[in-house]
Amino acid sequence: MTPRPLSDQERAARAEFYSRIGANDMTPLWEVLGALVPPTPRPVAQAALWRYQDVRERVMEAGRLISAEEAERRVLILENPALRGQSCITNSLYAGLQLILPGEVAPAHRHTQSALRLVLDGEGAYTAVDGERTTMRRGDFIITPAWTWHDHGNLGDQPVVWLDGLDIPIVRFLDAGFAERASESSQQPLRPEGDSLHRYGANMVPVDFDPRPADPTRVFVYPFERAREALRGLQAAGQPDPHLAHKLRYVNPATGASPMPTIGAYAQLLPAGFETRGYRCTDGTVHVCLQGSAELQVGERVWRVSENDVVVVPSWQTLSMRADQESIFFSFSDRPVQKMLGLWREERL
Ligand code: GTQ
Repeated sequence: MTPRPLSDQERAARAEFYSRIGANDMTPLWEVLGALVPPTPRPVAQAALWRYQDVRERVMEAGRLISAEEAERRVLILENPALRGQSCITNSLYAGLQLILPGEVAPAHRHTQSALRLVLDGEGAYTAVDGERTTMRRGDFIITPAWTWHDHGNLGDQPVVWLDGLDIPIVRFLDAGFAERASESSQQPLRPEGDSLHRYGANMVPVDFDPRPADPTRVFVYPFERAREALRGLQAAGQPDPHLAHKLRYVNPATGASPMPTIGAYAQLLPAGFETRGYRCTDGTVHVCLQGSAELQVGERVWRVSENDVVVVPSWQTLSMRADQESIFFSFSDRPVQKMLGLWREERL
């Protein structure tokens, strides 16, 4: 409905009323209803691209300014250009590039925020989660569920960089954040490397293991090698989806739910030359190119992306992807939250 034109007198009477009720900490709904209850999502966040080639050197510079120990976590936050100062890449998600240099330790702590890592660059680092270490290899997807102890270290001779994804904005929104530092900076290994994959990640679980539906997964590393092999198998079988090509969702193997309750993660393969049709969904999504190169169109913007580039696509913006070569993308979003709340929608164009 188009608003009826107001006389100067009516306008003045309303303005005077609004200012008077302002003193009672009240404001009229009818001035903001359209923005509060929009017909379709109106994200403030913008689509944005961080080219690894452009930001890698900035991350290395941070390594000369501050140690991992002093920083606790030496991370450059990827801030959505429309949300500067808020430490977030979408309304609900945080992302950052973390650097750990040879010999360094990022000390053990735990927090109610859930975190994922996607290893991008360098070899020789590990992440320890509740007493088990995992060697970080490029493309590996590693999680630290809420309130698990975690520390990172670099036993190799190269700088190692990974992308962090956390639900920091969700936990902040809910004012439910707790954190604590461990007394020792590195956790003592309690189990051998690979233990959680053996117990929970081989299509079996310990015979008396009985997780609740919302429990995070005990498998905390999803090796890239396995994801790539699965995707290549799908490609060999043919019939890519017109909107998604070959796209898989990472799961908690014991429940089929997302690895962590607040963040969903996905791996996608686009065959060489394949172009997806336009697709949009309500979960603002962070995409990372792990292999190959592609052109991504988000709304009116077109970007050519290659390995380790990060692209954020806000809610309800149309994405299409065209691969120059066989390409693999990792992505993460708040989709499990939206699904649990009955809010999630998608549209295939
Ligand atoms: O590695 O524990 O990017 O606690 C932000 C907060 C990483 C981490 C971040 C964190 C971490």
